[in-house]
Amino acid sequence: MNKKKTKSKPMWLIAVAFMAAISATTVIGGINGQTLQKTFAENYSVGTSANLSTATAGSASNATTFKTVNPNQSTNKEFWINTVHLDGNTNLHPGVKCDTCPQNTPLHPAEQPPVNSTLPQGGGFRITEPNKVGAWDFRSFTFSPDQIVVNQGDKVTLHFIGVQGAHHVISVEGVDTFELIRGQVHTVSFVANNPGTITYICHVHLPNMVGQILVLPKAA
Ligand SMILES: [Cu+2]
Repeated sequence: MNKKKTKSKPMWLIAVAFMAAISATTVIGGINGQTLQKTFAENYSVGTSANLSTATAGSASNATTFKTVNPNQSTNKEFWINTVHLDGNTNLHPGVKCDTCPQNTPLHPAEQPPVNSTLPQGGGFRITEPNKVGAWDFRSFTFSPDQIVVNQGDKVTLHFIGVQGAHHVISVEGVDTFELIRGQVHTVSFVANNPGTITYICHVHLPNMVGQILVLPKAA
């Protein structure tokens, strides 16, 4: 409500306007809710208790297929975690336009390596000096994903996939330590008995190649 507009009007009029505004809001809210529910139902097959349900994609004719998620109910959770490095490839010389190249050559400004850049110890960051054509690179190692949420009591399965980086030594706190090379998959499973956090780290690429599993507590 805009108070300025109603300031000079008598009290009864303000009251009527106020009530009308509340009714209008309720109606609009109801319409929006219905529209949303309808759109959702058209796209997914859902039950009526849409609050805590995950829907299975499908046509409206499969309307009975849905799964209710109860945070207090332990389930199996499975994740695929890739080893990743992000590379900032650049060059001392500006990129040049190339009309005859089979692929477009990306344009970029001339870029010098940072002066006196202090990188944390541990192998997780790497800066390569410019090569003979002026190309240089800044690399940062990480896990993808590096944040996972489960519920207390869940059976958690993590598949670590060696995608980028030749060699890693990975620990899942309190569970396992193992080597992982490119092209391998190593699987660990455990039950998340206690609420809190469980970290997973790569000893070769600290401090940034780390991840965290947040274990949500069961409701009292
Ligand atoms: Cu690593």
